Amino acid sequence: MAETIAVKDAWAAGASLSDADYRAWYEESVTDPEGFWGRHAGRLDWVTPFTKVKNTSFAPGNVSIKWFEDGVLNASANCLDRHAAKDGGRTAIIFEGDDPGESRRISYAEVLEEVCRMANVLKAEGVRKGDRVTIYLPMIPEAAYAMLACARIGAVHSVVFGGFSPDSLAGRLVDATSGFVITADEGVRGGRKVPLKANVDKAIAIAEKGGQKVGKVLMVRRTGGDVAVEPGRDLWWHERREAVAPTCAPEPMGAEDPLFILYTSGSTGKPKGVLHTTGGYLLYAAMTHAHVFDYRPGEVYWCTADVGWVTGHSYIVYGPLANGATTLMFEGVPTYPDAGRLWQVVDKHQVNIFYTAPTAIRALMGAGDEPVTRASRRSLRVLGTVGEPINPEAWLWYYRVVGEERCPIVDTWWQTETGGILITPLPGATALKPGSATRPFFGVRPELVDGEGKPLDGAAEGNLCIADSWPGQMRTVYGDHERFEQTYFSTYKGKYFTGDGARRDGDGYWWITGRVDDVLNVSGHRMGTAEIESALVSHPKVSEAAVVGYPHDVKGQGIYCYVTLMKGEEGTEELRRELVLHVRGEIGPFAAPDKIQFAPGLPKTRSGKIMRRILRKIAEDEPGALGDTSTLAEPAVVEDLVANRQNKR
Ligand code: 6R9
Repeated sequence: MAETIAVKDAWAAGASLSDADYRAWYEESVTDPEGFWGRHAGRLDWVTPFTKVKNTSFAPGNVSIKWFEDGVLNASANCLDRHAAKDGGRTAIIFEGDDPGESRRISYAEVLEEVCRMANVLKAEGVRKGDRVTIYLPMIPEAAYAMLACARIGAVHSVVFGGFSPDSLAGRLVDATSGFVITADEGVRGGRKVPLKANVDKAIAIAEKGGQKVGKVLMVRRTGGDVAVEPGRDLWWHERREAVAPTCAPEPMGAEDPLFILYTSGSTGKPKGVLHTTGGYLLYAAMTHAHVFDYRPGEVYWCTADVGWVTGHSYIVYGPLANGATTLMFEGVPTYPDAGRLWQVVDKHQVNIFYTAPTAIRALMGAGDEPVTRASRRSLRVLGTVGEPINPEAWLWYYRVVGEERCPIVDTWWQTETGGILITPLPGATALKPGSATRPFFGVRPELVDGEGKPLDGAAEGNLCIADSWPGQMRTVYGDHERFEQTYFSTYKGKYFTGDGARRDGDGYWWITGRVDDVLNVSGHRMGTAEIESALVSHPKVSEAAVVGYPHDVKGQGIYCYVTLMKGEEGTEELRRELVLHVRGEIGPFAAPDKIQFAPGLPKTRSGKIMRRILRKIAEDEPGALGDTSTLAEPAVVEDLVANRQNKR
């Protein structure tokens, strides 16, 4: 049994909720969701109040999710105008550049003006309510301005992480039928430049072949590097912003009008456009941000994610700004110029709440304690993690060395699809167990089911489902509602299936064990094995590929590829390097394979299905645990794979 760390008096002092509050609120939230969420929706400003709170169904063939459906509001007005009106000089965004010498504080009044100007530029260039605008920017304040400018005029943003390749960007432009891109000349990370505009140019050419024309590109000047400018199509933000008015009335939006699309990987096919709407999403992001981090007015909050992922959407931009918080945006990486950077930034900006990924913690743990202890870190009060399971060893290092046992750790489990945090401790209210995401947030009803869908009670391990809707839930897969139902509601009828496995212990605490489908989580980046496989087979020398994950000390999971070559091709070291580069080019650098094993054949059943279970065991260096191989079409294939495995200890 893992040790339990009781709530300390110092954590409970001043915390917004106690353990008894948590229990009472949770009880109300699941017995009377209408009353609970109807009341808490008062934390947002509504143009027209809603009369209906919840109208949701997980019924097979009829999945429909609506919250506050007749309410009217605007997300950017909730994030900016109301705070600017009360206290316009308060810092909304602290920008910390890649270069440690560069930082800037931007007030609520200033952010509001920039957002209004960008909204006016979008309008002047023909963007209308409902249009999809693709954002491909580095971690600079303009990324937040762009998202909020879209929200202001009712355009739907689709942020694409700056690490994605032109091909991946093109696929997202086509799927979202998006004809407007906001980008930068170049990004800078860890001292290295990223050619964003050049990638956009390539992506536009590819998208055009796919039938999607991009009419306008708004470019932010970040580095001043040389870029090709196509007259009539490409516009500079710094020029256009001068030519428009500094105010822009927020568009009244229905609570169920789309706010954004964010692409995420599943176990099959191309990435799905996860669609979030306005009212429920914003309320859920704000409410979780306030309670999970116990945010107190005046505090500095820092989430190290990139706005290209959902964590950046909900916990750098929408949640913190809806709460009037000061949110730090960091352009760089944890190890540049050295492994002490994060803690140096904590001291520099007196950060109170810090939220990062287990992979960063493990990487920094490897660099030793000195880069941490060299900084004071006295300002820190709450520490959080997200993105993948955290091993107890990394949890304890974070707790003891970074937080000096002064700061509770909130291990927050959630997904792009869930919009906000679903399972998490609350600081000052929840006793902690290293490695456990602990208890459900308000309104969240997790359930465990076995392979047949039978509910499991008490202490048990199984597949993690959610029994009823919560306001932050995705509403559909953009343009494909059937895929939405099929992916999330057909495996276990009447329940939302997360794709994760989990264990519930005797205290009712939840332990997420990782994906149970063919989705990898590499350094917190989520990707489907199918995407990497199709990138590999698009190489002319590859005839077939199968990709599995294996445990990796820093990345959580590593990418292990089995590759069968075309007849006559030879599996050389050079080809290995070429294939790694090829996958980086097709998807993005974060998808680079860690291991490539050339395989004369793949283990298949007689019906031709690849037996991934076997491939996983070989990649994990457990050839003795292959299990039942009697259904293999050609047993000899496995002997070769075992003999040539790349992870032999
Ligand atoms: C927010 C985010 C979602 C997947 C999810 C799960 C894994 C996220 C976790 C965690 C264990 C945690 N995951 N948080 N696993 N403990 N605290 O990461 O969204 O990129 O969609 O990934 O990440 O496997 O299903 P997304």
